[in-house]
Amino acid sequence: MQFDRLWRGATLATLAPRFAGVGLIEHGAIGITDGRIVFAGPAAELPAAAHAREEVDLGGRLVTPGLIDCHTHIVFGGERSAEFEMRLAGADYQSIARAGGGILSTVRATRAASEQTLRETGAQRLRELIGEGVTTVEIKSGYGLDTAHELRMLRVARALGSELPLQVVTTLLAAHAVPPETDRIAYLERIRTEMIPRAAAEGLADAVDGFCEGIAFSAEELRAVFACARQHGLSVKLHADQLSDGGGAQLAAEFQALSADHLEWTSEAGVAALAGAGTVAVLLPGAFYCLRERRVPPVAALRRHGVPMALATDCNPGTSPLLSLLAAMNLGAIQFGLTVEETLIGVTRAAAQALGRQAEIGTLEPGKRADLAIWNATRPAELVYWIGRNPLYARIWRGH
Ligand code: DI6
Ligand code: FE
Repeated sequence: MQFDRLWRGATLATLAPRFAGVGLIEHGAIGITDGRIVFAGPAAELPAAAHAREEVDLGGRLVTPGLIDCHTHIVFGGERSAEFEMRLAGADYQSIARAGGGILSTVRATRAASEQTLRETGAQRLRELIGEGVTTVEIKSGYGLDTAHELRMLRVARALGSELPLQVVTTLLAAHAVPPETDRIAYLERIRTEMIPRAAAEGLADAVDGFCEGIAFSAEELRAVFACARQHGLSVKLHADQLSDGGGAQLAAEFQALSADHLEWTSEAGVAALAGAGTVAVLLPGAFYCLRERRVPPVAALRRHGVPMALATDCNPGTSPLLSLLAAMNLGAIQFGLTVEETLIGVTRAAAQALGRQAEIGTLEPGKRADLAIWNATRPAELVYWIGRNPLYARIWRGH
């Protein structure tokens, strides 16, 4: 066996589904060639003729798949610290939104920002995630809310993916809010007749998302949006049951969505529907924390029904100004009662599945992309238990 690079003395968390938990292998080795993993297993099982151009001994350091942040709104203009102060003084998110603040205030700032500014601020934020071993990020639109600005957001996201050393997956979230200048019915029509067809034809979106909530769109309205997305060959994802049970999980399941995200108010029937559809539950503890929510997602039911659980930052200027996936892991463990194994699966294997990329990324297995995070840690729990300590030792993306 011939490797471009071989790491020995590694503690591997392979996350391979054939193992229980995180698939821990002590005294492991991992070898890559041409940007792909060729060997990941016990060093004792390396073929005797194994030869590497570059070989490093990691002294027992932990190696995980590169981390995946599968739900962000990281491209936006402005910031919302004034709204944060209003909430500290007792205002609530939904009344701020109804008064024209919230999402709509970021829409004004995003439309007003130059493409250059959106790129620069987006790149700064992505560098924070890269510094934590993140190798894939999903980025949603949703702060443009007209055809030109939604497509511009997606173009900025795509550009960030080509200028920075990470993979960007894009999602059209035109159905995030109704823009002030258009009425609801006309806006929904515009999403179906202009935004989805153009995003699909121009290759700007990998999926379509919607905000299913009392302050946004109903399941009935989003059903038509999703039907259109499927006609254009795009998969769907959904912001479901975050602040109330609006039947979001069932709607996501009806369209075999890649993921249903948030889920604080999802019922047992909703969880069963997700299980039947093979939809991933994406849990977002940053928004739960910042909004001081009380009702946690139905983790016990998700476990019982075998629904894969992913974890993400939901990085956005309103409900989750969170630029640390490691912090999201800690929040998920503390607030939602996830185990260390579940949090690690949530930012690797399950997150890959939430993006439909499980054949390419998310585990340390031969054939997968050589996206790795190497940590100044020997136990997976060390990635979850610190708050504000970044133990990243090295990050490899596509073999480099
Ligand atoms: N749910 C969220 O948590 C974000 N969007 C959504 O649909 C919030 C976006 C914002 O407040 O700007
Ligand atoms: Fe979100």
